[in-house]
Amino acid sequence: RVIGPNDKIYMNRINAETATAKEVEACLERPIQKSADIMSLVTPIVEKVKQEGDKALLELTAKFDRVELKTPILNAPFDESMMQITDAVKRAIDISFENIRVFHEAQNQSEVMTVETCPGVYCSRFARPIEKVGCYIPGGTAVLPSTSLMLSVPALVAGCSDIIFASPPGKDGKLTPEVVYVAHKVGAKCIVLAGGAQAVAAMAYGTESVPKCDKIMGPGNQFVTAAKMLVSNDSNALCAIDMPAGPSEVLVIADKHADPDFVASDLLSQAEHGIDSQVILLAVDMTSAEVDRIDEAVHQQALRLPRVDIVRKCIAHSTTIQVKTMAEAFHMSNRYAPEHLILQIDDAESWVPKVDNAGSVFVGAYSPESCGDYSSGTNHTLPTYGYARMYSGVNTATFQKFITSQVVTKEGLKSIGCAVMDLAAVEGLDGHRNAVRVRMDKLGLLPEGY
Ligand code: HSO
Ligand code: ZN
Repeated sequence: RVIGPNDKIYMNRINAETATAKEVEACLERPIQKSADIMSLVTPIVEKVKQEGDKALLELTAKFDRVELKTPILNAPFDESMMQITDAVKRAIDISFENIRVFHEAQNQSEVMTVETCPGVYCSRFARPIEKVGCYIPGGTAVLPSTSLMLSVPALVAGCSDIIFASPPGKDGKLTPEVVYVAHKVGAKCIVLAGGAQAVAAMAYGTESVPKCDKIMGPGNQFVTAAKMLVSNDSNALCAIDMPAGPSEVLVIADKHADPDFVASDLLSQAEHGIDSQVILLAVDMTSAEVDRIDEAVHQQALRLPRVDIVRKCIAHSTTIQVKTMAEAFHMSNRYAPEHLILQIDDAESWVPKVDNAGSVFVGAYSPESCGDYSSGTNHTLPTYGYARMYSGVNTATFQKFITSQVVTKEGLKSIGCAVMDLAAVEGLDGHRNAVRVRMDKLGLLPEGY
């Protein structure tokens, strides 16, 4: 469907009671991504950066970002002149920074956890930061300094020693000053002046000027995602990634008491991200006239948005599904596993326990997604494309690994020694069995028959 410049900007609509299961299913399907095509474009780019380092990076930035740079890196300390921002924006970043810091600090399981599993057997787990982390901040149709906060503040909280930014420069060769200000605040080591697959490759393999990273985080277009997949599969890169990423999405569950203006504003804030954004409204027990009111609010608000052309294309493939009950809505939402789930329903908080799959939940009329996108403290780098079924959004643990350790005392060996020897015998691994046997023997603890 195409929405022309004079058409109403209305969502598609389907009633789950009268439609077939297949039709409803089709509304909840993600568009298939042509990963093979993208891979064949990205592989030579990654390879080139791997082989030729800075030279390739500069060439590719000239080609794709249309800017000739002398160096692909900006090292700390960053010059004041590069972070000229208004007091209001500075305050906004400072407030958001602090909320994100506090929420991610609360997630920090930096204390050693120890459990005595059996008498004399002590098992522990402790966190250690990942040393060098790469934070990818996309350019594209909108530069997102908020993403630099969402990636680098948890890295700071986790204690990562080298925080590396990458972001494509503008045509003037300059970086977004807000991004440089955030880099300065978190103590980033450097900013790679590049985007796309080439930036990912530079951080994964390292170049003459770009430090090699242990893990790369952050959203991006299909090229960035493909490059992240590629390097994380290359054991020579020895580089991890946060999660697979697809286009951004929102699913709103609204009931008849929801304010149509609020619902419309949430649908549109997602739609303006890009033409491939997914926007779904589950209208619970609403009459057609009630859904009409939301449609009309979408149209009216959309016309006032500077990015109305993007919105028009996105809304053209977005759907309102009318469902009868709240149980049905949550069943559908859990199957879809949205990146963002917004609950504009009576007593919204009491429904949160029904959420099984979602990246982040926005509860009640006054919790728009925008708050989580910027300032509430939760992270906005979230699993898309249904990956919320098994992935978490970026969090403090994304920047850490957990190490386990154990102390087995003489008493402990008495507790578990025979179990170890019996299992080792089952596996036919006599060396394993013997490592316990020699010890128990010297301690005079070896029972009859071992
Ligand atoms: N909603 C986006 C994040 C974002 N929104 C950045 C505004 N700026 C994906 O979660
Ligand atoms: Zn957003």
